[in-house]
Amino acid sequence: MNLEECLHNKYSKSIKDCTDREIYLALLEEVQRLSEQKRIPDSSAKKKLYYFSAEFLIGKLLSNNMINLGIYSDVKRQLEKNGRSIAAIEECEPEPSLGNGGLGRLAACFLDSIATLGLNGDGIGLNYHCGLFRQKFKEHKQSEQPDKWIESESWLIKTNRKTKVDFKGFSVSASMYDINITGYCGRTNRLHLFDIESVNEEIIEDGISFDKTDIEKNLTLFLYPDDSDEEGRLLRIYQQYFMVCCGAELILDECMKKGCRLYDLPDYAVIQINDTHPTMIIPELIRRLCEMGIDMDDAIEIVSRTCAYTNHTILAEALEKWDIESLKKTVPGILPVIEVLDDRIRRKYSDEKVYIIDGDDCVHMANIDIHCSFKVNGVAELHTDILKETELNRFYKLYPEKFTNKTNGITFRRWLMYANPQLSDLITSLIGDSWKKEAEELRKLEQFRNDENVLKRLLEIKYSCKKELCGFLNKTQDSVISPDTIFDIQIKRLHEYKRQQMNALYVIRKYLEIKSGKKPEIPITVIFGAKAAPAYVTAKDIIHLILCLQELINSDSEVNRYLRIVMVENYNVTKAEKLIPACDISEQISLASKEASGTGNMKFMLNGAVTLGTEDGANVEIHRLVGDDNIYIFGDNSDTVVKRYEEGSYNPREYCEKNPAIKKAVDFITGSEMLEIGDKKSLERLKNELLKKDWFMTFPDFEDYCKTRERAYSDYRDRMSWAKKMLVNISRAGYFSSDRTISEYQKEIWRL
Ligand code: 26V
Repeated sequence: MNLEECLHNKYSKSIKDCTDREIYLALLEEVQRLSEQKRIPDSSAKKKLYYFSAEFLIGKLLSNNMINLGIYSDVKRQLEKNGRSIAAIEECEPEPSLGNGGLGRLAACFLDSIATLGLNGDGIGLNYHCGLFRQKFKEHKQSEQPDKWIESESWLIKTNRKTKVDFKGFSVSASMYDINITGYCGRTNRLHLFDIESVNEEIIEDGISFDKTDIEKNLTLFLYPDDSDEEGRLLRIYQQYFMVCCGAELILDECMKKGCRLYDLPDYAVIQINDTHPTMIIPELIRRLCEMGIDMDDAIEIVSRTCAYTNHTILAEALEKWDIESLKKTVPGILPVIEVLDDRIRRKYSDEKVYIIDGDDCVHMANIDIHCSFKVNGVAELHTDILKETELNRFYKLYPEKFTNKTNGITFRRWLMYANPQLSDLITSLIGDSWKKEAEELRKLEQFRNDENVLKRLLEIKYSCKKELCGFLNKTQDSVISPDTIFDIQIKRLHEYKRQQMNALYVIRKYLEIKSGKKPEIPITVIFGAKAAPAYVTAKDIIHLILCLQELINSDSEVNRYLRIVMVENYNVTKAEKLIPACDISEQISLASKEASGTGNMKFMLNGAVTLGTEDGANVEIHRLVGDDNIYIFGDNSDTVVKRYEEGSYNPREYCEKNPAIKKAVDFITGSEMLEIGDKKSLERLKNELLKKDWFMTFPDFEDYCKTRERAYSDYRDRMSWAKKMLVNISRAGYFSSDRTISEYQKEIWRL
């Protein structure tokens, strides 16, 4: 593509004379045009995948799309020739705020792989105008702002599709916006985002609060609005039903257009339900089939052969249930269907735990999914085993053939080719570029395990990424850090089970050690990035703890030469792309059994970071792939943890009293140094939470965690042997390509 010509046509200006924004808008338009050319008419394939998800954390699209279209290097060169930088152009693009964490990013990686592999599959979700929220730090605390990411010119394409959605007592009108998803040397699919036409951002008051009852104005404002009160819960139900009602109509229209008889729906459509948020698609489709003249039994059969469900968590709080009263008030159209489904199950099985409606009149969404899907999958081997053996064992006994594992993956196009071009180029210079589509080819790198030149290059590239991150953090949030320190990074949603608090306790311990004269041989930079759900008090207290530690430690000249803390504000995909390539040690320290998979762990590994982690989620598979010498594993395994929960014997206060090192670190939370900086109430609440509950068992793992972390830091000093660990991690990351994951979904579930 000829950028000069594009700009001339659009603005009658040359590259040199355009603003960054003008160049961005011209590229946006041109990339849209090229993507469009790669669309394949729907009529050319019989069966289609519909990936339903409340979240799609797609990240910025310009550079990614240019890479996938094969024009990125060329455009970059044309810009550079004229003294312009692609980075400056990228900054003009707002990041879509359509997701929260791993579940949403997984959906985005999947869309990339589906299009890359040439499969016929679209995403279905909602067009949240203010997204999750934008995180700001004020007085060492998180505050939330609306994240308005939609501009007048954007990747969103307005379509003509309109859907009428009936709620109890009123109906609303939905429009559909599309985002093109262009695969790497592949086809273009679409992400369909439904939006309520009457949405109104003006009802947002202070921060992210708004009138939760004004559904016509608020329905597509925010992702995961606060559901700590009844109004919030009703809004969540409205959102979920709105998404599936529009999606169901789209599916049926598309299938009918291809000549599908309703009985043959499973030959034309497969629906992947991403966690329980889209579960209402099941009763909604059944309702529509019945309305079209199919009898209830047949409709249930048809829909059950069309839907498949992915479970992403075993945390009880995330297994959604809605009480019948709330459903009655909002979406009475599907309630009778849910009652029929429950009735069928009750007639068939005696075990109350598999009923859809429980004794308290609550509807268990996951139970609908499991009964009415033809496949149920977990997202890593350990997670699927736990589902089969414990969490969903009763269901596994009923339907052993439904359960299957699909270990998560990530797209190497974004997380290596785009995020780390230097490493990507080094790899290509060593083994050619077939790894970009055949990720297992990375194994070929192993022949260079003892090649000093290659190992040195790896270290140089890591250093250069660290320098870039230093510049970025300095520019964006005034942080001052040095690339000559170990970059130890934990970036993920803030949740107690992920144990950012354990990392913070280590930081306290290190601070006290340095104060007492024991200096680390290589200075350490500990980096955090995390958003806490606005109503999750303990998570916010942990952020407060980290921000106070950052202030205390970084301003202490005795300590800051050896230890610095950085909490990255508003952690998102764009920031992850800068943080991950710069990481030396990847913190994956969840309480064993609680992290379903993790996908950050895979991104770090691919970029040559070494994992410090528990035997949890996909860490187990990373461990098996790289071997003991190339990973730092610590802590209790999931069997021990599950047993400890069952016994109910864990007493954190006792643990703390018996272990002076833990006690010292915990007491520090409310010590005088911290109280001078922080909020007494929050710090005390957090300390009490740890002493009284410590529900995610930081104390039993703490000693081993500290020891293992020290061992990693000590091994880091031998640069050549560390570089070898990096190389082994990169070369064995091929398994975690989302292309592999998607091929498995395709072969074993979708069969497109
Ligand atoms: C649940 C809820 C419950 C209500 C409040 C808002 C909310 C938001 C999200 C969720 C679902 C969280 C599930 C999730 O993100 N799971 C993550 O999925 C990743 C992809 O499979 C996996 O790698 C992570 O381990 C898992 O935590």
